[in-house]
Amino acid sequence: MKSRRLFIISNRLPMTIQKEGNELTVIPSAGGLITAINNYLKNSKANANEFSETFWVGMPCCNPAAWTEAAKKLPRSKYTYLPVFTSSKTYDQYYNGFSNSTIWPLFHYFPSFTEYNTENYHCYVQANAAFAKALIKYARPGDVIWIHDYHLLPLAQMLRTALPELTIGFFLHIPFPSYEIFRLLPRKWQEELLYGMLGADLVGFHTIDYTAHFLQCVRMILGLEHDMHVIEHENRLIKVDVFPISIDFDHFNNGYDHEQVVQTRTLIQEKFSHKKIIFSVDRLDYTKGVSNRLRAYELFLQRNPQFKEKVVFILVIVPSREGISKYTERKKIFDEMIGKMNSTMGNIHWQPIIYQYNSVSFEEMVGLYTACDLALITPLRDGMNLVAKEFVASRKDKKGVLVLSEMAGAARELTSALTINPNDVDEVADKILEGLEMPEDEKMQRLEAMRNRLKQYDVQAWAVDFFNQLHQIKEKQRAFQVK
Ligand code: GDG
Repeated sequence: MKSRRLFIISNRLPMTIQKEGNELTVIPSAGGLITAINNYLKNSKANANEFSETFWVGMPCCNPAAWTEAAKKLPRSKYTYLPVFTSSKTYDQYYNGFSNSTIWPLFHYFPSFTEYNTENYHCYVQANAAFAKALIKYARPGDVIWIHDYHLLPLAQMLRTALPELTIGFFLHIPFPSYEIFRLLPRKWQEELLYGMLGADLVGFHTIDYTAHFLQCVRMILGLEHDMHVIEHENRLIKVDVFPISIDFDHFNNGYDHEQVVQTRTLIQEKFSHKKIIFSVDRLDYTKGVSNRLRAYELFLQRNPQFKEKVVFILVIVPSREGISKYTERKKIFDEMIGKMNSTMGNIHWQPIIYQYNSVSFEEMVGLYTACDLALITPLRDGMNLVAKEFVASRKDKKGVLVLSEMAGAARELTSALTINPNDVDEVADKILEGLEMPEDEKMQRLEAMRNRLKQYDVQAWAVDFFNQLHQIKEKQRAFQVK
């Protein structure tokens, strides 16, 4: 057992490398995935013994020379980092091109935003081949590989072909769309992407719907049936199942009492005393439903003039994918909408929207989660949506209301939220009012139910669940192959 190694594979290595003048700095990332893996390795005794070494494979987003320099400055870590390099042209067509202008819009049900560009597809396959090459150099039979997300759909099959004995898990962080949407891709791509994913032993999704869509695509396109979510293919058994990603509940719950969080909360509540506070934070993305959210807020104010000067909407938008025009266009649209609303509805004493186009620190974010009266989360589509879960976990005081889009994977679990259809701005406006007027005991009851769910199934449980199922299917597969 001790000689098995774990390889985590994601598009990016979990760090940012910055160059200022001649100085390079390496800032470790604190995203959901690294938290999950760190916790898994740290907390579970059985698992801590399981892997003799852990590798992280991904793109450093700098050139090989800069990486060699940056690698000297890496803080001590439990991971051995394996960088993957491609030319900047290939990277652009793989990342901005096929990953984010084909798969991302299509899988989020934006077919009219989807580009079908053969050269981008080739670069996507080429970039995946670069990942495979980097990994094959190090991996050996028996190692465990966990591949993450839509950037790397073909990778499992590439690895399987080179090293059939690997244990491979694949997890998709975004929705898997229905057959009718998926089949808009050219037939060759449909087949290659599905076969790519089936190179894994375990394929995981956030929700039962995404799982069902994938199984239907595999049946309709590849003609492969499943028996209780297990597909037999090329003398292997492949399990397909649901693993709703979660968050580090304790980190957010304990964050409530963190000194800087208390400071931020107090500051915000003092600044907006006698006003209700609505809050949202998202990466800038057309999937997150910000325009609809703004329209609904406008409607809410028009219909409920008693809230004039009695409410503020703190809207944080974090820059994202700035190399893609669909994203820069969004920024312009938001700026215009917010400018118009503030200038026409506000006055010299009151601005209905406080808008920040920049990220906030963890402490500021939890300060905002816990200072607000209502979190307004309205994606048009979202694989899961961790912000909803983080808001709930942060509310140790059991105050505050979650308004959540039913198009987010999180709505499947957070059933005590006020759910809305993000396309129905009337409904969103009504729920804002309902949320702001909700009695305290109802808020408490709703939050308690959601917090219990998140306490039980936190990010650690998510990772344990995935690894357990991966090992189980591998065992089953061995018995099946012996027969
Ligand atoms: C993809 C899927 C799925 C955001 N702004 C700041 C900040 N964040 C952190 C949040 C949260 C994360 O970023 C965003 O996660 P989401 O789940 O909301 O959205 P995506 O980035 O689109 O993630 C999504 C997820 O993968 C996981 O599988 O849920 O559906 O699209 O953790 O806290 N953190 C800080 N400052 C910010 O300004 N500190």
